[in-house]
Amino acid sequence: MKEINNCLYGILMFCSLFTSAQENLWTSGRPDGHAPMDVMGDHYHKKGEWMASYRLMNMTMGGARSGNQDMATSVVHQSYMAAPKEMQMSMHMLGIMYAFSDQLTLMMMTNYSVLSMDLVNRMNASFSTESDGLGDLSLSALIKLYNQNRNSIHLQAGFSIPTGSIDQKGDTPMMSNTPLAYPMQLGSGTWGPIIGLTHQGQSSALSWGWQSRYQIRTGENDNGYRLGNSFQTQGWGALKLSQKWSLATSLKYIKRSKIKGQYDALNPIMMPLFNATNSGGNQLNLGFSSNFYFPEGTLKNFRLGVSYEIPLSQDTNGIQMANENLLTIGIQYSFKAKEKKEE
Ligand SMILES: [Cu+2]
Repeated sequence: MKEINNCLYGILMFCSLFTSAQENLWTSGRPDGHAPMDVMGDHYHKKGEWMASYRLMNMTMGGARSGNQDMATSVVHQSYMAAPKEMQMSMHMLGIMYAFSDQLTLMMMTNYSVLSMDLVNRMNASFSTESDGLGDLSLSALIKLYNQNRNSIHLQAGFSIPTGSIDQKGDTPMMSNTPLAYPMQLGSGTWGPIIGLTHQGQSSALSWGWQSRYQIRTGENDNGYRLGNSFQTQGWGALKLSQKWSLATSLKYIKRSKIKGQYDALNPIMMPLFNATNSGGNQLNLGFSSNFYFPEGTLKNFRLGVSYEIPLSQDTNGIQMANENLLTIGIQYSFKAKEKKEE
């Protein structure tokens, strides 16, 4: 532990060489004061500040994949009755943040997802399944650990609450009102801790940051399975072009474990995503993003952000769908209940 502390301190000293001595504190009051819009829990607030946010995350998946290789529909049909062709995930995310003190911000996030999957069976009949509804809720504490020399570090400690449905059903040519595949379910059905660490640094025109986050799943849900744990780490660098506008690029690595157990109502030979062994894997995404911040005027305290990611590599356990892209558009508004606003 001592070595880690020393190492961390060394990195901070190194980063601080690039920052000016006049403005000693890391500040969120600039366009790149928040991370790219796809990063959650990237910042904390000052005592008494509130923030409301809305994000639309749109993910497109197309075709089947096994390991590092794309897989033709005809090959999927050799082992399964139906093959997935395309999937669209639209997630509307709402977030509320409130800072009890300069050290402690509380964050609550909930989402509403609209999912659709197009499939084709062995008889070459196309069909699609759909589901929509509330997802899991998460509650987190964001704890400031360090803010000096224009570097900031904070911890995220929270948990996910299973408010999302795991009983989504739909009609297929084979069966009507039948349970939908694992990725078409809206929640996890289990409680689980979330732990994360974020480090951000800035100079007058540049900023950078990284975040690592671990989502742990515990127990078993009412349908007899548990989603795999997921680990995500990402780094970004941003260029502040003006007081209002910044551009950034990022790399994100995600590793998901396999589903434990299985939902007995899903027949594993019907289609790959009915089979719990076809779950988990890892992925590396390249992202481009832009943030807009309004320090004054009618839009004061509003932020807008857009980020677009494409996978550079993805390695799936068994046969799954291939990710194609992820678009995140978000708006954030911060305010103070009583006194005048800061930043
Ligand atoms: Cu916030």
